[in-house]
Amino acid sequence: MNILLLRPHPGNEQFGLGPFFRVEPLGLEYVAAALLPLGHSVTIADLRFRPGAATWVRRTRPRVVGISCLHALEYDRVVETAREVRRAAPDAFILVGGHAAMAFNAPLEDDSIDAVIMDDGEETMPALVRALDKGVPLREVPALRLKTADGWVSTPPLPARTGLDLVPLPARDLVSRHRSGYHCLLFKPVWLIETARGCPFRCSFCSIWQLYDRTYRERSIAAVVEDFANTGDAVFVADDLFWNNPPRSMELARALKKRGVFKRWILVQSRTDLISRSAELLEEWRPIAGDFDIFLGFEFATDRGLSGITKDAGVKESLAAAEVARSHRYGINGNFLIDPDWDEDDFRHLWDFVAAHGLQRSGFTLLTPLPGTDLYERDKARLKGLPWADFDMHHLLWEPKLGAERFCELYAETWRRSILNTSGDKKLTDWLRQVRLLQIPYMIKVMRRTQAMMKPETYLRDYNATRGRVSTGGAGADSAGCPPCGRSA
Ligand code: B12
Ligand code: SF4
Repeated sequence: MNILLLRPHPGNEQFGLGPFFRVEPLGLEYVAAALLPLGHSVTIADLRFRPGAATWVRRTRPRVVGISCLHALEYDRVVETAREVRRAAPDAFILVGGHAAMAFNAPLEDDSIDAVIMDDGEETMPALVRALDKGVPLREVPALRLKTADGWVSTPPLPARTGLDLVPLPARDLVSRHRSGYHCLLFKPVWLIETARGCPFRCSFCSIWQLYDRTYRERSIAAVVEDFANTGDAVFVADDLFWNNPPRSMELARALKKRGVFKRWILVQSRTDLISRSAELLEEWRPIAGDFDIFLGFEFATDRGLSGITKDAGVKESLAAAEVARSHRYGINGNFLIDPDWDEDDFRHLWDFVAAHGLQRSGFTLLTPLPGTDLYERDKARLKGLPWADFDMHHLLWEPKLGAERFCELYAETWRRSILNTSGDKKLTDWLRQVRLLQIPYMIKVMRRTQAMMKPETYLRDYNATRGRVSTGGAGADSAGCPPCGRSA
């Protein structure tokens, strides 16, 4: 069977890492790796490089088209893509999968879509394709949200969590034509590797633990070593919680060294409390890459703030983590959350904390109720009618306590105090001195774009525009209300 897998453009890459981090569609590569041994002909098209879903449909004549939906901000663009596919291939079976689709499927219940996959694609997608092939009723396929003559229905869940070694390696060769375009800032090309999936913690702004019921699954050491050995020089590890299982992480580091794996750059994501007590582990991992960066959620600069989001770690752990990471020469890219309910003093406390502990490399995102999280359940009534594209953790979604104007001034000022402000301590010329001649035009583009985050009007303009559209009934996501369905209900 011809199967086409599409990674749409997210639609909104105005802020944050989106435009500067473009990584391979790893989820689709694992789905493809599960389908190829069954004899199917699978194409992955990354529409972020070459738009035109219809062109890919005409070229590959698929019986099944799968579309990935990673972030909530992509819902509207995914539906548009499905409609384009439907027009080009009226008889194709169109389904959507991916993190945001599973975490909250309501916005995808559109006439152009036949099913949403509600669990890992490695197991559910082959089962669905087999059923289509053999004419088995789709209600018998597990873990689907399915469009039927009686409306959208849920099929039974998978009997157990899929083991990650069911599909040990992704089908990376299916995206080789895009490889030179995958990059994280100046690291290019970049490879995305998954060593484990899920998280046992319970932060209220996060949808990962909810989706996987606080489970944490690991790939076998052999499969991970193989993946590292066969990928390039710059690696972004997709795991939400790297180093979570210290004995296994230690074993993995030793196995990678034994295999002679050495990378130019590795980026991992982890937790402060874990890092604060894992000095030995960090020491073992450090020689595996020339540059080694950690994305670290500092979230708040007070214990009260951290307990308010059930982080289950305190400021003490944040500081200890920074200390341990620095002492082993890791780069720390922290992230802090800014709460729309903040007073002026909360901003000042954060600025002082960042300055006192040298955390100016951090990013600052708005505490946002993303669908599939506890926060969303708390706030969903006031989110009605907002466009999904605004759920990027940089758009104000409602009037903040300080009023939009003052809040945006303080939010922009927070960014101005970061290392990214080229009118601050580190000038544009200092940034340019760090890169090679050929990289200068790209670096100028990145820094220019970043400066917009330091201007209050950037945020205010979008906030006012959305409010205008919502009040006249023009904006999108009514389904943010209360969908009568599935996991997201
Ligand atoms: C890589 C990544 C990114 C990359 C995006 C990639 C790019 N631009 O090229 C970067 C770093 C840029 C990024 C940015 C952001 N991200 Co992001 N990102 C991830 C991350 C770490 C890995 C995704 C991944 O590849 N996982 C590994 C693969 C194997 O898993 P998977 O994609 O889920 O695929 C499986 C299934 O979902 C399914 N599947 C997937 N696609 C399909 C398709 C079909 C047809 C089928 C059948 C099945 C299927 O099968 C696969 C195998 O089981 C996830 C966390 C995570 N662990 O998933 C967060 C995550 C998706 N991101 C998140 C967030 C919040 C963001 C940001 C908003 C953060 C910010 N502060 O700015 C921005 C938004 C950027 C933008 N404007 O687009 C949240 C999403 C929350 C939500 N509900 O929206 C996540 C879940 C992280 C978290 N812990 O909360 N992100
Ligand atoms: S934010 Fe990180 S630590 Fe918290 S639940 Fe999500 S993945 Fe786990």
